[in-house]
Amino acid sequence: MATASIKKWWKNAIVYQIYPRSFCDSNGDGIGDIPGIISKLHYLKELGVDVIWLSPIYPSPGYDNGYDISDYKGVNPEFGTMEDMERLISRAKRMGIKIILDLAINHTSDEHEWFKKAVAGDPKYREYYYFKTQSGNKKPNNWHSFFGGPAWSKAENGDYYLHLFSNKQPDLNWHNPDVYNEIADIMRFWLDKGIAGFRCDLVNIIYKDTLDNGKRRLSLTGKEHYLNTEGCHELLKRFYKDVWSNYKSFIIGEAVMVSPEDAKLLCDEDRNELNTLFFFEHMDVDARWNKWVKRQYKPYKLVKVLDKWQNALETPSNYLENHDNIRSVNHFGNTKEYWEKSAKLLCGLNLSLRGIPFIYEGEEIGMTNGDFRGLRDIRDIESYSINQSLKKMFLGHSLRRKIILRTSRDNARTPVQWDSSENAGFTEGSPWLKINENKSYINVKRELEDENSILSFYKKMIDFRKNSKGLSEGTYRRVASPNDVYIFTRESQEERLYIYCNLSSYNKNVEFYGDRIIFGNYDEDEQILNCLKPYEYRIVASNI
Ligand code: ISL
Ligand code: CA
Repeated sequence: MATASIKKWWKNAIVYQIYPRSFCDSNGDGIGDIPGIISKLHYLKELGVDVIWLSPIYPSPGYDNGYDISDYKGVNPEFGTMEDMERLISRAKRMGIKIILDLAINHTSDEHEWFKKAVAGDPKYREYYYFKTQSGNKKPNNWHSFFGGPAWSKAENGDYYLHLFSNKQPDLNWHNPDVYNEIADIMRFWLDKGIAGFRCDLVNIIYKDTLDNGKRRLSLTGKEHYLNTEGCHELLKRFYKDVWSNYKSFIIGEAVMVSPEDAKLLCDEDRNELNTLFFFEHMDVDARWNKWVKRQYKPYKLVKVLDKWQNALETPSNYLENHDNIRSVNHFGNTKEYWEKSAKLLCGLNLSLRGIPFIYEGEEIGMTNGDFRGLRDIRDIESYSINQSLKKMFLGHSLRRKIILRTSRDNARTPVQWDSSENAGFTEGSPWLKINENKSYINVKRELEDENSILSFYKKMIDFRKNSKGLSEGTYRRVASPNDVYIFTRESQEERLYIYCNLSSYNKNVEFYGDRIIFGNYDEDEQILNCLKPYEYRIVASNI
């Protein structure tokens, strides 16, 4: 029993994602860094964070902000030194906070030594990637890249290489046992330094079973040859046996395009692969055929998808926001009339679901999408690629601008707003990405001082969850409810909690269960029996 609880230390954790570039800058170069993170550890501790997930901190030419890694055993000098990293790990440990790292192992940077040696003709390293010699300009197959355009480019040696993301991110060849050994060694290197686990980027697409042509599709032609392959499951089982289980590490996979059935095969406990994973279906409820072409967001669809995943996974990872999507209050809330209420509702929802809650930096103060003036303010490589693809489709500038400003990943990457000063307390220099003007109101300093702020609500909610067996360990069951209202129970041996979430901007009549309201985002005098106000969140309890 004891071993089991040690093994699963992460099951009740509150995880906070830091995108280091945008978190806090300590030396005035406009780029967030590790000393900056260290300076905010007490803030995170006060918030109630148990685990920090750091987006990549390794050396990288930065075309994809660190998801193009050029040295897996180093620290990007823009972020600090290895000593800084060691200091972060040990300081956090002393405060009872664990650190997990992001590991992008589907691809490296094209500036990684392995790729450079491969292009220079070293036969050992050529086998680390997928190179193909072709006559003429015919690509080796018809696969698409995730960022738009073909998945093959020519290297300096004249050969084609595979890249499912940008041409600065060549895919690793996981058929080669040397690649497995290198990555296992890298994981041990960091685990020995005291990190607690990894968020494995794109983990369900690393193993390509063949390089045959794919069935032609509008986007991502080729995907049937690399999504959730048997080879991928074998690799994960090996990592689990050789590395992860020896360190009792916490391993989250980022799994793209998975159904609950695929996901269970990747993270059910008896499979000995991942501990949990990020799925995307709820983030795409407003996507038409991809996330750049949106349809109107319908809350009842979000409810349906969340409910499906709550029932499917042993330990779901719950999140409403990350560095690849727009801000949740823009996505699922109402920034015009109900910014504060809807941000609190989303907090309540995320922290009431069964599983592990993830909070993305700035979400806890209700940060909104960037207020970019035009495409010139955008830095994201994905937005650039999409712009190119849209140009090829003859879309005019103003339409492209509209699509990109609305969906760009940079919306969630603007610097964290610590105070209302010119650069929001993020930097003393000039920030790498435009800071939102609403920093004058939406900022940590003001919200720390206001007991009714979104930040204060997060603190109370985290505290509530930690002290509630129902929320942290209880079962989950959805209760029938009107459209756009999500009602579910969380039940432990002692208590049954009814969670009410009105995800709409309208009053909703509902049937109430339970006998005492114990938590919510409306004051007592505003609460009405049998009616939920716009974006109202309520917990009603009953003893068992
Ligand atoms: O953001 C996406 C599309 O707009 C996703 O498809 C995303 O690219 C996918 O989830 C993989 O994301 C991860 O790997 C990418 C990197 O750009 C993302 O930031 C990272 O989270 C490539 O390394
Ligand atoms: Ca800096």
